[in-house]
Amino acid sequence: MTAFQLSDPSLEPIAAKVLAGTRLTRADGIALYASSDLLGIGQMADFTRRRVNGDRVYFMVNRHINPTNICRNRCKFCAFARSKGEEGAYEMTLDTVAEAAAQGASDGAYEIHIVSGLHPEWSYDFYLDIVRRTRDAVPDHVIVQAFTAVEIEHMAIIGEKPTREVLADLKAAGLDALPGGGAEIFSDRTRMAAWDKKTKSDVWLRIHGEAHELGIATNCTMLYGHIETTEERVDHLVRLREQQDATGGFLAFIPLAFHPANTELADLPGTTGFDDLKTLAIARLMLDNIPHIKAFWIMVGLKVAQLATCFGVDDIDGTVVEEKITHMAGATTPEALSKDDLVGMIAETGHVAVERDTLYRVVRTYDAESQLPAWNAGPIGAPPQTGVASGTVATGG
Ligand code: V47
Repeated sequence: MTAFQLSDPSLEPIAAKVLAGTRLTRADGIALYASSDLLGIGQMADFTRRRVNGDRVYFMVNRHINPTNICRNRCKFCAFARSKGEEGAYEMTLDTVAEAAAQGASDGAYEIHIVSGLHPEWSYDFYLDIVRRTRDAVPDHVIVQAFTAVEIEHMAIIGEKPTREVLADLKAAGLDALPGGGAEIFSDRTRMAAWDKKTKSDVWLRIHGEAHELGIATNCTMLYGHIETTEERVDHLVRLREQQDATGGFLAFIPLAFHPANTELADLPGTTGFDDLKTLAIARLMLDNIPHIKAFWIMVGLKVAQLATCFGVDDIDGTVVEEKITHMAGATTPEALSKDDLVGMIAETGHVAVERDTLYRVVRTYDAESQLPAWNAGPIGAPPQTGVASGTVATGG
């Protein structure tokens, strides 16, 4: 008998492991996916999430910038990429990138999130300049989180340098963290079928390991809901867990729900809310060494992201402001949310809304009942504050 109300008795052995804090196996992951006891899986994930993150649900004020959609990889799942000269292709200047970053910072962003295409003509130095100009445009407390491992590999090719050196150069230019994109699904079968030119899984993992060793924190993702099997999803999670055991620098895992519109896989149906919640909950249960599980509201939708906070999720990402990759693939979510929207969504669930920076340092904690700031982090430019307890007296603002 466990503390969970399971409608699927075959999950009892897994429930016993969850209660004991024992690592789940690949077979357990596959069994969880095979079960339709979403509420049972959700209870277990919520139990684990409380052990790891208590009542907190994190969000952030951030700004996404996609400097170009011109990309020499044309992955079948991507509606964002264009070839040079094709209708809809765009490339930003360094000035435009810097202006967007400065605007983000003056709007209160603690993170500038930059993901781009693999531009066939941009030089190695131009990519470094994107980071330099962004760094110079924002105050020190703003984290520059830029370039997926796929872009790092591209820079290594054009710069004729090992990826470790590319990361060191980017760090010297002002890079703080890497986003988690480009991992897709690690299975070679899916890569060969839908993104054959893209970074191989070993290389993606090696680059993240190198970043961790250089003190660059990273996130990790999994693109799901296309041609992959559930076994391939679980294998993906296990490989991320192994990498985390080895180098320990993943902060958050973000399952990315596939959006088919305007892609070469447009005949696929996309994910369901049931699958989204189950995938987020199973991630919490399998990834016992990754501190945060994020529901990216842009991709799973506002309603699922909010519900997900009761299914193992402790982070719903941020204000975002301008999102192109998912919206070009048919996302119907807004392109931006206000801080009040995010705090309100979290407060309704009874969790404590915590504004954070990219490194999960607390910027401000909100009282769950009053939704007022429980502590005022001060003006933009002040360093992030850590260890602020909820329930302290509001100081205004
Ligand atoms: O790398 C591309 C994926 C990623 C589609 O690290 C698609 O905090 C769904 O990585 N449907 C970019 N997904 C987004 C990303 C991300 C987002 C939010 C937070 C973080 C973080 C990272 O989006 C790409 C690719 O894996 N993607 N096309 C599509 N049609």
